[in-house]
Amino acid sequence: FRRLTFPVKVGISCLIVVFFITWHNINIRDNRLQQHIPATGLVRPPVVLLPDPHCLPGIYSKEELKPHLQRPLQDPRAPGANGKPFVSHRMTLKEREEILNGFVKNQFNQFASDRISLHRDLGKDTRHPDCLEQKFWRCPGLPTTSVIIVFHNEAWSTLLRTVYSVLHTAPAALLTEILLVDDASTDDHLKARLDKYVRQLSIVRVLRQRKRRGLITARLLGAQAAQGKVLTFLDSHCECFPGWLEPLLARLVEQPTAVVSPQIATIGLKDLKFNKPVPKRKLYQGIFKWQLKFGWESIPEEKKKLRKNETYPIRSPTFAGGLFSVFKSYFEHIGTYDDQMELWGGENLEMSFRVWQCGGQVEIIPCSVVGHIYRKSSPHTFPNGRFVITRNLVRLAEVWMDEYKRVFYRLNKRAAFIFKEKLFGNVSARHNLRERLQCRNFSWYLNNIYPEIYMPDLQPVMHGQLENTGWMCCMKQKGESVQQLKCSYEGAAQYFEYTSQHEVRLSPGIELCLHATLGRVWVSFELCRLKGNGKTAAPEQVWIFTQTNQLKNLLTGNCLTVSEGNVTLTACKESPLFSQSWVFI
Ligand code: LR7
Ligand code: MN
Repeated sequence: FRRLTFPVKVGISCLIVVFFITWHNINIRDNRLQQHIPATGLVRPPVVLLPDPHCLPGIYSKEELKPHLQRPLQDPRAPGANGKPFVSHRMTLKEREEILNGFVKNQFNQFASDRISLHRDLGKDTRHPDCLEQKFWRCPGLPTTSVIIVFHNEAWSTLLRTVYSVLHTAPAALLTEILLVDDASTDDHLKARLDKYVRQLSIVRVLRQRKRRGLITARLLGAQAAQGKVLTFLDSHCECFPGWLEPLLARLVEQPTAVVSPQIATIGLKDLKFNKPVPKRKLYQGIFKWQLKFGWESIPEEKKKLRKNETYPIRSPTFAGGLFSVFKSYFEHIGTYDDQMELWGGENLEMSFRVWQCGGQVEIIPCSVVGHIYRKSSPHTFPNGRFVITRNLVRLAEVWMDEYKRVFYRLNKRAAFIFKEKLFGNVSARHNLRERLQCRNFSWYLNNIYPEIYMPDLQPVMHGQLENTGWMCCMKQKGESVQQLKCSYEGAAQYFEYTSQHEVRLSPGIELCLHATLGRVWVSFELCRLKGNGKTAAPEQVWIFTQTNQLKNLLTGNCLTVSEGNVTLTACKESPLFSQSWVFI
C-alpha cells in the first residue's frame, strides 16, 4: 500500500469507506424490511421504502421520542391512580345527588372523573413483550400528526384528561398540534373558559362548529385545519396508553393506504377503571351486522396464523370509527367523509366499506392501546330522533352496498321508508367518487374482506311475521326461556326470513333459527347451524313449507303446531288444519 501513489491511496481509502457505509445501510434496510414483511402475508406486495437522504440511520432514541409534557409524579393512593378503579367512600346526600346528576348528564360517572387527576398515570406498561421490543427506524422516520378531538357538551375532566394524556404520551417531535373541535356545545365550561385554559397549552387549539351538525362535519373541520402529515382522531373521553402513537404511525409509513385503529381498552363508565392490556388477550376484529350495526368478533383462526408476532396489524372488515390515524393526503384521496351525514352514526361503516372497496385497508394495531369510556346510551339530544341516524345509514347503503342494500331495508322499516320516499338527500357526489376511484363492488368486499359473514338471500323465499292462520298469532319467546314459544295476540313484531336453505331465521344478523329437538314437543330458537357461506342447513333447522302451508321439520318429520297458545311440534295432520297452517305476512 505504501508503494502506491498518493491519489491511488486516497481512491482506495474512499472506496473502503463507501463500502462500509453502503454495507451498514443495506443492513439497516434489510432489518427494516424484515420487520415490515407484508404484515398479513395476503394480497399486498411489500412496500419498499426509500430512505430519506437527510435522516440519520438507526433507531429513535428514548430522548427523541420524549413527550411534550412530563407527567407530574403520582401519589399511588390518589383516586384512580395507575388506572385503578375509583372507590367511593361513604357519601353525603349532596354527593349522592352529584353522582346522579353526573350520570344523567354524561351517561358515565362524572363525579368519579372529576376526582381523578387530569394527569393520571396508567402505571406499568403491560403490553405484549413484542410491543415493548418494537423498534422505530429514523429512516424514513415517523410522520407528524395532528390529533383531532371533536366534542359536544363533554365534561371538563374527561375532555382535559384526553388532552393531557396525549400531551403526556405522544412524542413531541411527532405531535404537530391538538385540535379540539366543538360541535356547538351549550355547556358554559366549554366556551370562554376552555379558550382561556388551552392558551397555556401552546399546541392546543379550539375550533368551533357554530351550528350543531354532528361529529362528522366537525371532524372535517378539524381535518381541513390540520397541519400534521397524519390525522389522528380521538373521542373526547379517551386516555392514551404509553407507546400508543408510534405503532400507528409506523404502520402508516409501511402501508400509506391503511387506516389504522388502536386496540380500544375500556374505561369503566362507573369507576373509570382503565382495563390495561394483558399479553395473552383475545383479539377482535370490527364487523357489521346486516342491520348496519357495528360489532366485534374474535378473529378467525386462519387469520391469526398470518400474524408472525404481536406487532403485526389485524385486517379488520370494519372499524369502530372514533379512534384512528390516516395520512391526511390519503384521507383526502379516498374521499374524507360524506359531509351530508349528520350528527352521529354510520360514518364508520361508510368509511370501512369505502376504504376496502377502493383499494385501502382498515387495520387494528394491537400494540397501540387507547382507552375509551363506553356508554350504554347516548347522552346527546338528537333533534330528529332516530331519523337522522337511519338517514346516514341509507346514504351509505345506497352508495356502497349495491343490491345488498335490500337486505338492510328488509330489516329496517324506517330505512325502507326513507329510501322509498327519497328522503336521504343527494348521493351523486359519492357515486362519482366511487366511479372516480374505480372501487370494487360490495360482493367483492363480502367475499374477500368479510367472508365469515352470513350471506342472506338477496330475495328470501318468504319473509315477514310468521302467523298461524287459525290463531291469528305470531311467535314470541316466553319470558327468558328459549324453549317455550308462545303465540301472542298483540302481534309482537318479529321478523322472519324463510331462506332458500329452508331455515326460519329471525332477522339475519341475530342469527337465531327455529330449531327442533328429537323427542321434544317444544321448539326453540337456537344459533343457526348454517354459518358464513356454508352449503346446507342442519336437519333440526330445516323446515319444509308444504303445499298445505304446514312447516314440516326435516329431523323429526313433525309439523309446527299451535296448541293452547304454545308453539309445539306434533305429527303432521293429513288435512290442512288451522293449528298447523302458517303464513308469512
Ligand atoms: O352530535 C354529536 N356531536 C359530537 O361532536 C355527537 C357526538 N359528538 C362527539 C362526542 O363528544 C364524542 O367525542 O363525537 C364523539 C362520539 O360520540 P359518543 O362518544 O357520544 O358516541 P360513541 O362513543 O358511541 O361513538 C362511536 O360511534 C360514533 C358513530 O358516529 C363515532 O364513530 C364515534 O367515533 C365512535 N366512537 C368510537 O369508535 C370509540 C370506541 C367505541 C366503540 C365501539
Ligand atoms: Mn365515545
